[in-house]
Amino acid sequence: MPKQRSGVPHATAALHTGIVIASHGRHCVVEAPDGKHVICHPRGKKSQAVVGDRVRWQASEDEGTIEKVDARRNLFYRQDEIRTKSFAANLDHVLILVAADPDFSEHQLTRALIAAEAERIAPIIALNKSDLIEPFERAWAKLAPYRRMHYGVLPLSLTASGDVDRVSLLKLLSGKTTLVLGPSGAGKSTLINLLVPGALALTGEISKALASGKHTTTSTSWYWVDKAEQTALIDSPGFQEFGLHHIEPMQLASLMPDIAEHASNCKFYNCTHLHEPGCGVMPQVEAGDRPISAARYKIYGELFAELSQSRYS
Ligand SMILES: Nc1nc2c(ncn2[C@@H]2O[C@H](COP(=O)(O)OP(=O)(O)OP(=O)(O)O)[C@@H](O)[C@H]2O)c(=O)[nH]1
Ligand SMILES: [Mg+2]
Ligand SMILES: [Zn+2]
Repeated sequence: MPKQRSGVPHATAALHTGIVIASHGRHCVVEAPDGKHVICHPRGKKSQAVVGDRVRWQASEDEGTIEKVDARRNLFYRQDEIRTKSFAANLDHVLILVAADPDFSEHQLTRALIAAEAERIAPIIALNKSDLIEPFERAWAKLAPYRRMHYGVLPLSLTASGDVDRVSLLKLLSGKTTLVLGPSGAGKSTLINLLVPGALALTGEISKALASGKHTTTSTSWYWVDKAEQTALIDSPGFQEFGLHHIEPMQLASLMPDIAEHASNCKFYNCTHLHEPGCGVMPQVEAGDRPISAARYKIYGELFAELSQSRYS
């Protein structure tokens, strides 16, 4: 009989695999390959898992302990001065959903796009509630700079023309794992319910699993769209503030495609695009055939100042 190599603990053999499908505070719900849902607790700080994580866990009575989090492809998170807030891991897309009503902050939209670019996760922008004609026209115009960028903007009316939207969204998201992100009231959960058969039932199930004397509200949850479990959507709570303290100010321009496109024409390699002579970016603000919108350039300047301050003060 082959001898067990030293350093490999016996317990490894008993570990189960699974995907984290919901997380709340320190505990989370893991879906095992047989579809069973188990509440799991982390072992120490190292095994802190987020939705989308592939984990190894050990059963203990009817709950479990996460022993190991597999290496992540990416991690979508925001970071303010004190706290890191992880949304989800191992994503193909971040679908940023805004709506004609309530009005959205372009600043927060830009921040979410930058965070996605920094992790090399492809962002998709969608504008919901096209049935609200006047506010939709205003919002569509506000999104002109984003429609010009390679992102494009997908118009939606999730409650009024659900069938049309379902077909176009499925085409876009099929076979992928997508985090649905956006301000409160944009329609994220409406979108999930439209695309996921029985999504409400699953929500109930997860709440029940977490109700064992602990928290009942789940912050972020995973849904399989198809029976074959190839397409997944992740619902997330609406966000208001999106901290980018993990981004270097000098990195910003490269994460904003409309600015990055002109930055290679700057005279100085370390140009901040704020005051330097020979800058390739500044003359393109509201000018030329690939213009940078004044609003985006202003956001760039504000973010640059904010991130420089947090770093060097
Ligand atoms: N008029 C209109 N209303 C919509 C549309 N899509 C969603 N809504 C409504 O917008 C409201 C908010 O939708 P939710 O799906 O709960 O929004 P959410 O983004 O999940 O919000 P949070 O969970 O708070 O972050 C609901 O009353 C929906 O019925 C739409 O296309 N048109
Ligand atoms: Mg919601
Ligand atoms: Zn420059």
